[in-house]
Amino acid sequence: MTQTVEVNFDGLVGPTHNYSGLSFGNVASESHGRETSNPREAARQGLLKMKALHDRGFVQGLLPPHERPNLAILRQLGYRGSDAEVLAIVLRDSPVLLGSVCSASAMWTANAATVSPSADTLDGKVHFTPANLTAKFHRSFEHQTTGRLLQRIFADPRHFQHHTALPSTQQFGDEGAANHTRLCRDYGAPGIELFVYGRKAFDERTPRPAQYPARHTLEACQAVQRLHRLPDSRVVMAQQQPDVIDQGVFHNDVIAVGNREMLFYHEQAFLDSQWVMDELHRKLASVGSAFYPLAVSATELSVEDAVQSYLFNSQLLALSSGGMLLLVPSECEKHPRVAAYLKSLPQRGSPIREVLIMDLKQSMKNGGGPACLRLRVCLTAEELAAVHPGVLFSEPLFQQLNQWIDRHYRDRLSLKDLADPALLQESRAALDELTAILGLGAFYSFQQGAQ
Ligand code: SUG
Repeated sequence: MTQTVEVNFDGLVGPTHNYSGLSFGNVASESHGRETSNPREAARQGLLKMKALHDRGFVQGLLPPHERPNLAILRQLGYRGSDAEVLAIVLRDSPVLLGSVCSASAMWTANAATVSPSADTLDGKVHFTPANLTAKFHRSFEHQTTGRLLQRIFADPRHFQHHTALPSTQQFGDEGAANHTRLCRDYGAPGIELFVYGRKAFDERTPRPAQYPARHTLEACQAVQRLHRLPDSRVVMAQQQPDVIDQGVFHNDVIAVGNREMLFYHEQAFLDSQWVMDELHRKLASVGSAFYPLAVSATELSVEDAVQSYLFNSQLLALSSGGMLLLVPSECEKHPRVAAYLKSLPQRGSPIREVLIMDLKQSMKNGGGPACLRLRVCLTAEELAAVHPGVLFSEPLFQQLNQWIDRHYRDRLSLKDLADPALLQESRAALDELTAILGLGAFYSFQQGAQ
């Protein structure tokens, strides 16, 4: 049982990382829209986070970027001409569309898929469902590539079961693991999967936010539960407080994070919070697990504090020496109330023994903190041995990727640059070389030339 590990698959930031203000309801994305980005720094910051965890003995993996600009989508939307002509027309006609097809948003792999470990599923396989991300156009075409990548990396059908994304309609809006937390005694022991949704799609009279979109539906959670063959006894479905979505909590991982027996959350995260905690307590007890909820009250920190600092968008990791490590973004240390809260953690009797602060500013300006950048996959030793080894982090891979970033990434990107045909060529060259480094073969099939 102790051989089962949690592997974090971080998204490697792509060469077109930019700020296009695409995510209404995501405060950071909206407020930084149209700023100049630095893709090279973004990719380096992400790599350094992977390295920090790898150096501490955690098993770390990565998922490569998707092909951007996505010319295929522009052609599907009727644009004609050479690639360079199409990009120039879209820059003139619709900067938002250009930003959308260039977004490096696949880097936030917490939205790549929902994953259920083999200890939870009735058929004893690890199940994957890529998230359809229907709520935002720029994210709605990630799932095809994500699905292919996951099938390539987790290829052995004896261990891994892949599903296609749910129907791409708002009724089945699915944002993946950002709204899914697994609690358990030990990674290899049976767990309880907490699915969180923003609204019920088929019951319009039920609570929902008034201003910002609730991206994820109960109906999507239920479909993933069925696909992953999870019995009711092992699942808790919880609704986000609609009010907090209206304050910028566009995913539950902006206000709660769990690991093993611990759930660290803001007291206003869930509608009917007492019921959610009672259910988690009861169901965890039924699989022989304790439950340590650590709630932060609204008098200690407001929802606004949580959204500004991304305190809860942290990674909670089990230390081999016992206790947990909390990896938080540097915004937490700059926020006086949040910094004071972090200092007080040792007096709160929580299992958190260490706080690690990382600079992820490039991603944070788009509303993506440490937790957004990783997809957690619990794997037994046998399952881990079946994972494509090229995507598992190592010191030599770190060195290679740093040099690769230096060769291919720009250190400034503005909206106008996104239409530069040279950027398209640079991105394709970068991905070509990356597939060789990661041993992924001819994974990308670039659509070249005029049509
Ligand atoms: O979907 N931002 C992403 C951030 C995703 C964060 N993920 C988690 N919370 N797990 C989003 O809103 C902004 C892109 C832009 O504006 O250019 C963006 O897509």
